[in-house]
Amino acid sequence: MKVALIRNFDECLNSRQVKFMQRRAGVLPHLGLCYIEAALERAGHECTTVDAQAEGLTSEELHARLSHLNPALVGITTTTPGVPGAIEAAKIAKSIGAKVILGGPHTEVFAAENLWHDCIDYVGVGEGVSIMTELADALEADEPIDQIRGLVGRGFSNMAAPMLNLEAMGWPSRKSTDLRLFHSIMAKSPFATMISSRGCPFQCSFCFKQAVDKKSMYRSAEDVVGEMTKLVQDHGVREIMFYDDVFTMKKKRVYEICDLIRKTGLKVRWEAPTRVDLVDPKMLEAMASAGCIRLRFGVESGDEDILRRMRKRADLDEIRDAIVATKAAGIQTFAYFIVGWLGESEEQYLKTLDMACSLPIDYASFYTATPLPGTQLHREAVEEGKIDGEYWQRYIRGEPVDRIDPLVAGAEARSQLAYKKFYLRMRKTPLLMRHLVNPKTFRSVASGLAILLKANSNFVRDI
Ligand code: B12
Repeated sequence: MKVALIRNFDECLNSRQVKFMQRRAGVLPHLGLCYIEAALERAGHECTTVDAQAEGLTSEELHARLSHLNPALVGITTTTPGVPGAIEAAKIAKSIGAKVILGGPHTEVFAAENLWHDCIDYVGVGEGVSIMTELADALEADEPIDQIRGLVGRGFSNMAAPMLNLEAMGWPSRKSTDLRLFHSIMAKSPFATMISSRGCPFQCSFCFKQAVDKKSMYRSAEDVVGEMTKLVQDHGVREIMFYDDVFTMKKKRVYEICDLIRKTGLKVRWEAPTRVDLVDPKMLEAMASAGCIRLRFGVESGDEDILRRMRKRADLDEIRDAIVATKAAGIQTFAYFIVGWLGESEEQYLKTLDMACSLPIDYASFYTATPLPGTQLHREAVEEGKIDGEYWQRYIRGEPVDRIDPLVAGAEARSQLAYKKFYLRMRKTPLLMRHLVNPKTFRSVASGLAILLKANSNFVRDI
């Protein structure tokens, strides 16, 4: 069967990233669709992924592309904030006569709500690799589909499709989307993303856990380094970004991966996400000697009380020690921060800003606290009357709703000012110059700087 997979472009009305940073931060491959494409091809179906976001396709161009491909089945991926763009893509797919299924991290919370839209035939909850291969097989053989695990349709609804063994899933397909289409403010192109594990045992209040991520699962060092080697040899990749939830959950596995990289002589820069309480100087040294050039830490806040209310289970000393030890090992540091948390005072915000600017942090992002459905933060925000309990249902149904109100007045301004204070500093000049002299990033960084220069601090005294 001819299948098309789509990640559509989206204005992301409710992005937790301030507008001027949304596309500047980068556009990364959609690994989920890459895994599904590989599985459909192994099952004998003809599959093409159309990454409208990476290609910057207009609706007309997406329509032309789909008319040309003429798929019988179209799978569309989305996060909850990205639903409007996904519905737009579904209307286009429906207009060319395809069966349409919506899937991705979004579908678990409000599966049936998505069927509000006539252009959506089915909703897939959980493991897309099994849902899409079973659905394509059944539709092609004209067999019943209402028993497929994870499939929700009009008149039937099945439990989420459980997570498949990552190693058994095989490696993601890289055939449909040219890696040069992707860009990141940090990574050397061409780069690729990978996941070496799934799941995270921690319960941070802002984090939404998909059905597929409720249990942790790890790939072996052989499987991980094998895929890294293929990306370098077959795709000329110069950098690999891991998008596990926590790369260093199992320290023994990290050492095994680093040992194997050294033993095979694989030469590639790589980076990964982790937690401040899951690194130590010895492991950092092993990672640096195996090509790890950057670690991304979920630091979130510089205030103990906010960290406690985020259920981050990490303290200021752990944050400082991890960042300093990482730098000491010669590894760059990236820190995720969240500003505008429920009840965040100016003092607490200033502590976060001070931490970001005083610790040896190379890159930072300052998201605004966004109460995504199915998160503890959402439950608390509804309880505190900060967001209407029906907001996301109305948003998904496509009713005209405004952007979510910030949980703290001026949250966006706090984020924008934090980017200004963090990046417009002497010690950041070499980084900014590197991007300014690079023809690929010059325009994006120059216009970004212009916006930052306008960011002002009149809402906060003596910054
Ligand atoms: C990598 C990543 C990113 C990357 C790349 C995005 C991408 N995937 O396209 C970047 C940094 C760009 C990103 C951005 C954002 N992200 Co993000 N991201 C992730 C992360 C860390 C890993 C996702 C991943 O690669 N998983 C591994 C692959 C193999 O699986 P998968 O993509 O989840 O897909 C599987 C299933 O979802 C399903 N599936 C997926 N698509 C489809 C389609 C069909 C038809 C079917 C049937 C099934 C299906 O099957 C797939 C295979 O198993 C997750 C955290 C997590 N643990 O999931 C957050 C996560 C998905 N992101 C999230 C969010 C909110 C965002 C942003 C909206 C944040 C913002 N700015 O406000 C933006 C949106 C950007 C955009 N415009 O699309 C939330 C989504 C929550 C929700 N309710 O939707 C998550 C879960 C983080 C969290 N814990 O809260 N993200």
